[in-house]
Amino acid sequence: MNAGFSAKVPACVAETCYEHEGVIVPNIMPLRALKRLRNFAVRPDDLFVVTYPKSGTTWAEHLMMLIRFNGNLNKLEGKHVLKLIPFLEHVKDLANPSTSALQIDRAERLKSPRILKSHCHPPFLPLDISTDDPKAKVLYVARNPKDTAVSLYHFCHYVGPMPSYESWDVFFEEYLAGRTPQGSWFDNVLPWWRRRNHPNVLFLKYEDMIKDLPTAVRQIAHFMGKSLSDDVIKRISRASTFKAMKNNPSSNPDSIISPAISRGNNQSFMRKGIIGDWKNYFTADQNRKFDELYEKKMAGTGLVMQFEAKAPFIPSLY
Ligand code: PPS
Repeated sequence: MNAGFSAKVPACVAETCYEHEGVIVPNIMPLRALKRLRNFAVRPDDLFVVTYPKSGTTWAEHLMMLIRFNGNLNKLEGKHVLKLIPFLEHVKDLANPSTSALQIDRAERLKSPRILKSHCHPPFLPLDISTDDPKAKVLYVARNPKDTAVSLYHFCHYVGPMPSYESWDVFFEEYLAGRTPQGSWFDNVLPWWRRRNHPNVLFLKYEDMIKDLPTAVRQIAHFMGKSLSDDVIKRISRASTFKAMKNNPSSNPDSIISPAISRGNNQSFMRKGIIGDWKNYFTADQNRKFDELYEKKMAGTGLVMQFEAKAPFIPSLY
């Protein structure tokens, strides 16, 4: 067993992560940040985006920022959306996590109304939003756990501070056990699904955003208390397709992931952005194992995730 871990983990995990209350956490999200996060002073007009990693967080952040700017794309020029929204549990300097300042410092200094991001499970989130009666607004985005796994696997290979698993098979077993960075998908998603009808919660699915982005933009705008014209909604949607974001240095995270952090190899944060890529990775046996777990965990929740694209995505519709 690796020191500090309650079960055996691959060497790459022991080198880059630690375990806190049963959850594997990357060192770039140090315990000193998690402690600050738990006691973070929430303001009633805060807007949080909370997700399990690789679920469309950056996409949601881009939409929230453009909605805040009333669709004025020029306001993002020269800035990066990820620099505008503090990632609460993250260090500032990914290359030096043990000595780096924390992004939560900046969050505390930001003027209201703030937009703030976290990937944490409810037991790690600020006390005021981690209960069934959150005291500020939370946009939660969920993506089907199979595509999420594939995206996370690639992300782990893309950025140096994440564990670089020796193979998909090794990663898969860890993911199945809820022992990849940030823990179990189910522990992250299900509490927010349960709260989905709370007025301070908007629960969206990545797959629905792919199918009908303008509707998602309208829902987020309404949640943010913004009334936008159809033209503005179209403009925001067009600027927020996978292709548009990949081509925009203000929204593609590649433009702020420094060579010191990226493992390169022609990889990109904006990888595929599709539904169903998991089929290229899950073996039949892995799929059976995952489905067994999925059925057990989802039983009685009423949450249905979409694992296959049912219709071709036609961005020209808007
Ligand atoms: S992170 O690092 O946890 O914040 O990653 P996150 O932003 O949550 O998720 C990254 C995945 O989201 C895809 N993405 C998009 N898909 C469709 N449309 C748009 N506009 C979009 N923007 C980001 C991104 O490509 C990652 O998914 P994969 O499957 O790896 O391509």
